[in-house]
Amino acid sequence: MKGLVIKTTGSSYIVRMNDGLDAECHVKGNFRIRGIRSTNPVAVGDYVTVEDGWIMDVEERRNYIIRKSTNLSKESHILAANIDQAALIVTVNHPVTSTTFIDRFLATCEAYRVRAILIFNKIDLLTEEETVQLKELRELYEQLEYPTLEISAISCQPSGVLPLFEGKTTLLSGNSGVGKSTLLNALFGKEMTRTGKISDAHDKGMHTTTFSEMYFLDNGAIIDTPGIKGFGTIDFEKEEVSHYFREIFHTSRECRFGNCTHTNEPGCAVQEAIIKGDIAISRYESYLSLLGDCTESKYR
Ligand SMILES: Nc1nc2c(ncn2[C@@H]2O[C@H](COP(=O)(O)OP(=O)(O)OP(=O)(O)O)[C@@H](O)[C@H]2O)c(=O)[nH]1
Ligand SMILES: [Mg+2]
Ligand SMILES: [Zn+2]
Repeated sequence: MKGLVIKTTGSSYIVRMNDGLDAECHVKGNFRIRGIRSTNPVAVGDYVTVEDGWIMDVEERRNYIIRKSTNLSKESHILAANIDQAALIVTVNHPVTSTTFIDRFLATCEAYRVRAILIFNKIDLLTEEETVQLKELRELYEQLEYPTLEISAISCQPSGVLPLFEGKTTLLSGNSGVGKSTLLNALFGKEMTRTGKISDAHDKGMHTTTFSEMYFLDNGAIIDTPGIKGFGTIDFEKEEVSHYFREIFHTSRECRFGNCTHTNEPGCAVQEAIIKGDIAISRYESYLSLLGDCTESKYR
C-alpha cells in the first residue's frame, strides 16, 4: 500500500497510509536511493510503498531541501521532500540570524526551484536599533522579490499568516530558538508541539524539536523541522553559484568575461555594482562564502 511520510523519529517513520491510518514503518539497512548520498534515505513528504511495515520504495521526488551535516562533510541530510514552498524564520536578535545563513538558505531554494519566504519573528523584542535593522533587511530581500513578513509568533493572530500557507505544503526552517514550533502552534490555535526556552547564557535555542513532522491544516500542510546551525550546500559547481543569487546573476550578464567569478577579473559588472551600492555587500559576502565551499571541496 502507498502512503505519505509525515514524521521521522530517527529509527522509524510514521506513514499516513492511503486508507487514512498512520503506520510506523522501517527501512531496511541496505535501502538506498540512487544518486543521493544522505544520512536519511527517506524524508518527511516522501510518497512511499509499504509492505508489512517495511518501506520498499520511494516515489521520485518533485524536489527536496537538503543540508550538509557540516560544511566539509559529504554526507547530507534531506530536511523534507515534495514541498511547495519553504519559509525561513529569521530573528534579528534572540538569537541572531546571520545574513550568510539567510542567503545560503535562499540559494538552496533557488537551486531546487522552491519558492522561499522570509518570516521575521520576535518583533516584540526588538530595540529601536534592531527595528531599523529589520527594516533594512526586509527592504533588501523585498527588492530581490522574496516575500517577507514580520510577526510575533507568541501573540500571533493566525488569520494574519494563514493565507500564506493555504493550499500549500510549507517547510518551516531556521536556527534553533527562532520560533518555528511557536508559529506552528499559533497557526493551529493550540499546542501541537513542544517549544523550547532560549538559554540566557548564549541567547540560543536548545534544539527542542529533534525530528521533522508534517501537520495538516484544513487546506495545506506545514513541516516543522529541527533548528539548524548552518546551511552547508549541495554540491554547487563554482560557475553555478552566481545563478542562485538573483541580483548577481542578473548583473553578471554585463561582465566582460563569460566565466567571470566576480572576484578579481577586469571588467566585472558585479564588482562595479557593489561599489555603486546596487548590490549589497552582505549578499556578496554570502556569495563568496559559497564560492569558498566549492574551492574547498575541489582540494579535499
Ligand atoms: N518574545 C518572543 N518570544 C518568542 C516568539 N516566538 C517564539 N518565542 C520564544 O522563543 C523560544 C523558542 O521557540 P521555539 O518555537 O521552541 O523555537 P524553534 O525554532 O522551534 O526551536 P527548535 O525546535 O530548537 O529548532 C520559546 O521560549 C518561545 O516562547 C516571539 O515572537 N516573541
Ligand atoms: Mg521547534
Ligand atoms: Zn563579474
